[in-house]
Amino acid sequence: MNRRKIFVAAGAVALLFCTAIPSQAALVQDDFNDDTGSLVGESANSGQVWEPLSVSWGTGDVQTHANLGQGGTVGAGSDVGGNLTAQLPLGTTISSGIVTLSVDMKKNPASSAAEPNVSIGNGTEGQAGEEAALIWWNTGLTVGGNLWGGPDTADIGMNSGDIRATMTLDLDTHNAYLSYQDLNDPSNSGSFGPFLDESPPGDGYDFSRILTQLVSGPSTVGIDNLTVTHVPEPAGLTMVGIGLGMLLVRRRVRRG
Ligand SMILES: [Ca+2]
Ligand SMILES: [Ca+2]
Ligand SMILES: [Ca+2]
Repeated sequence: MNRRKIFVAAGAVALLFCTAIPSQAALVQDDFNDDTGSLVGESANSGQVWEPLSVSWGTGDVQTHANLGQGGTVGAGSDVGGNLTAQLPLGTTISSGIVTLSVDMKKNPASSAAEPNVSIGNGTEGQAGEEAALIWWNTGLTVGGNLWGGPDTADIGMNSGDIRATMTLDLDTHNAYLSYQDLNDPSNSGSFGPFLDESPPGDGYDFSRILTQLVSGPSTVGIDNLTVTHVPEPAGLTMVGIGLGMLLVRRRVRRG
């Protein structure tokens, strides 16, 4: 094997290693700690700016203050009643790979009229089922479906308190998973799924924004420490294909 072949082979091996472990890009991160008053106009730690909801179901903007967060820090939510909303552009569009949305949720006291709701969608939420909603309603955590409550619900046995809730969506296999951790009881956690990521089964997702809807009723409802990550699996596989293709081209050039 001459030096050029060794170089090409080493490059291909390096490319395979690079692409075998997909990079996990944090698209959204927000601890709300530097926010005051309305969430609209505030920046996430990841840079995007919260906007008013582009459709008109809400009764006002999501608010920010320390009663709504975790560990005495500022969070976003509502403790004034009503149906408060805000949206955050992702800055990109996601239609494949694995998306994970995690958020701390607070609900106190228990109420069937109170729900923290964080959705990932594309601007047609509530209309075309093009969103995946992570909702804590009564004792259930709900994923998929639409903003008003998907059919896939895991009973976590808690209707109040503080949890970290996570939904993971595999947009290629259409599987969705839920998990929770009770933030006040390390021994209380659970994982559920797979569920269908979109129900009724649709034409797949094009995620471009986060939407929060905090329905507080008589309770305090809040979110904190919001993160969204994306592992673009098919892009990784494409890069492996490109790497192998380049190797074959180089070999043909040498033989030709
Ligand atoms: Ca916070
Ligand atoms: Ca503000
Ligand atoms: Ca901020």
